Amino acid sequence: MATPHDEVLAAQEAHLRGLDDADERTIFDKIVAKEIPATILYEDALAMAFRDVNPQAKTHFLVIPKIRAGLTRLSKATEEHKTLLGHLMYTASVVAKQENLDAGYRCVINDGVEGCQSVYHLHVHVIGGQQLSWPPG
Ligand code: TR5
Repeated sequence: MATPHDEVLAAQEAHLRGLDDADERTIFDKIVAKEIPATILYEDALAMAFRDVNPQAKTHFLVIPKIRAGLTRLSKATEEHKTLLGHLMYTASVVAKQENLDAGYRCVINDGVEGCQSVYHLHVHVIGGQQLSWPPG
């Protein structure tokens, strides 16, 4: 399991490599194209959910738009993304039910280097399956 320190380093490295403003394909585009394997939990025309490779809790999955459509990060959202953003949140709730997270869970979107984002393809983290604490660091 990656430590919080590893996650900060990954975010800082992505920032130093200029990925936060880049338009290149990400690892998540390759998962959507099935070029790289992932444990896919849900898929429809707009969204995909798959297990995080470095889970931060008993259950940890990501919900992404299948087509990034300019949404490298939440702060790039425009009016035209409103429906897609709603769909991602709804999908998070559908998959959380499917994963039996009835006692609760947390949805997180990391934005930019200070938000600890390392993959610049918008994604909602859904974590649960155990008692979580607050606040995050
Ligand atoms: O730090 P942010 O918010 O950008 O989150 C990126 C997340 O992507 C992290 O929680 C990583 O563990 C996760 N990640 C990274 C890779 C990956 C993945 N989840 C599933 N499958 C993955 N593959 C195949 N490759 C990765 N590099």
